[in-house]
Amino acid sequence: MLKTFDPLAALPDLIAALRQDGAVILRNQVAHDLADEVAAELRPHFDRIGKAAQSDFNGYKTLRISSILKRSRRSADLIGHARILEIADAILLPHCINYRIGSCTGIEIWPGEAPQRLHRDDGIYPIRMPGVEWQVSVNWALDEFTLENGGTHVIPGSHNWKEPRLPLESDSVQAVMPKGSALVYLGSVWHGGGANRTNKARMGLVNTYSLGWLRQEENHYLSIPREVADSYPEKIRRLMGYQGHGRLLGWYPHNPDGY
Ligand SMILES: O=C(O)CCC(=O)C(=O)O
Repeated sequence: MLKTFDPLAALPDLIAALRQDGAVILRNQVAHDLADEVAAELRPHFDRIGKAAQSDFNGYKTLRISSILKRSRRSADLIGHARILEIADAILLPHCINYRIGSCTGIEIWPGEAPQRLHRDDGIYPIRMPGVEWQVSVNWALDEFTLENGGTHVIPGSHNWKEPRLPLESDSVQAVMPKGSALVYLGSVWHGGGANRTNKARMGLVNTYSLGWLRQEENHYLSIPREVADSYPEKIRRLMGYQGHGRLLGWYPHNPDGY
């Protein structure tokens, strides 16, 4: 079982569990209304383009969409959620000056989908450094996640595994959580979407945050039109990447952080 925390849990307890198991559940972290509003904003995009990303890895009975901040304004309340950023601060800021969104992806697992291949989100980077997490990921439950409808599989402790140990689904536990909860996991933990054996789809929003000196997985400068990016508050603009990392990395004229 993954350790589960309510919204008023003490941050140090939550961080200790995340470091130990590689994943935790934040139960009922936002109201159903917010989850429903984000889901409603994303719905037409899932229906229009959600099949385009189908593949052996993403599944053929799963819809996926990206460019989330272009499609859903309310998603900013999840992406910039204070508790999530406190967690990202604790895990990432020891290793960088600031961090940014890695990627944002809406994922709707449809009835009949098979389990996704277990993977580590930080596999997109070619090296791993012991003791340093490249990213933190968050899967927001926009529907209830259950054992039957595709609740995410996670292998607790697998962030500490040394290659080449292979992950087995039998080593995993599933994230079972009500709508409005969030599964938070380290970039190095083995995990994957579950099979959907029900007759209803399961929607989640996966946001990753990565060290500020890494290349972002999703190119937000190209996926979010500039005028849309400009319309968000500074906190969200910075998360999208509109900031330097210190004085020199990613510098641009009139950088408010110097240079
Ligand atoms: O949808 C899920 O539960 C997990 C999806 C996932 O881990 C991924 O596609 O990277």
